[in-house]
Amino acid sequence: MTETRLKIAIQKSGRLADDSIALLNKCGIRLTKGKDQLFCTAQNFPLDVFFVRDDDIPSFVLSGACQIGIVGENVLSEKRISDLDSTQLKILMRLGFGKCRLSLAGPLAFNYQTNQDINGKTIATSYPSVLKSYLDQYNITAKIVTMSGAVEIAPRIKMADFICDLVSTGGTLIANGLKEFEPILISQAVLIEKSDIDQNVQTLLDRLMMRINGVMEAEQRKYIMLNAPIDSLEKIKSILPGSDSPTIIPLQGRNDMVAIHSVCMENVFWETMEDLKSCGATAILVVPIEKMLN
Ligand code: PRT
Ligand code: ZN
Repeated sequence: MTETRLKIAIQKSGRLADDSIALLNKCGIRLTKGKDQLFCTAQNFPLDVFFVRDDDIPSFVLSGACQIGIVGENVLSEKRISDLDSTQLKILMRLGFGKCRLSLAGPLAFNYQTNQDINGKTIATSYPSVLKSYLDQYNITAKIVTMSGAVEIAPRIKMADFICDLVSTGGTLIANGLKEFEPILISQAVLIEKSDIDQNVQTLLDRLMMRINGVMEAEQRKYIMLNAPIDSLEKIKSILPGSDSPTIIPLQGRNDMVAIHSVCMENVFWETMEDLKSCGATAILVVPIEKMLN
């Protein structure tokens, strides 16, 4: 009998590639990937990884070549709107990397007030279906020019009045004399599946997702250790971010101080550490958590 294996499509090279591999590595999955390799078998988990262009990932999952994939929500939305079959694709989880927004943008000098200001204009984009559905939603009539890249040069060469493109830091817009009007889609990398997964594969997927959840939960949390005066214990406990029941440990030779150890559900900022210090806490350590299983 052939072994059941989970197949995942991830981006071969580009903005999501390294983070996708890093996520699998953090889940304890070892991959040996050569530079030009298109396929790789994990050594210690029944997982096969296909390295493809991000635009092809929804089709890989839809066709059943892979059962799951990691892709930007922007690519998924474009595919879902333009191809009715793709509504079978489901987002299993948002992965917290590849964050960006698909935004309307245009020349610095244009006095943009509301989205009705784009009525009658020409907009260049690589996401014509997402843009069309946005325009329809707001009853805006505008001409869409589809470009596969370098969208930000369209206003300068008079191909379009405005653009609708991905933005993360905003640096590319500024470099091209453009400003962001408003986002029409907020995006990040997502894990997707087609709705009809076989039960044996589902068991593997559940295992992988439990590990991904563990990695993501751990990344959002911190382990904090500090010494605290017993008198200020309640005050200090109330300052610890998202910590219900910290461990209190006696300190040898000290009747007035205890050690507090706790998992904090949120990041611990310098301000919080300063507040803890002003309550008498000393030796405050904040350390990352690598894995977590509840
Ligand atoms: O070769 P392949 O087709 O696989 O890759 P690609 O060139 O189509 O995509 P790639 O690698 O550029 O991006 C993959 C995914 O990363 C996108 O689909 C998004 O989900 C996500 N992502 C996150 C981004 C950005 N941030 C981003 N800033 N994708 C593109 N950009 C581009 C944007 O198009 C613009 O040109 O970066 C520029 C703007 O960046 P800032 O920081 O100057 O605002
Ligand atoms: Zn692409």
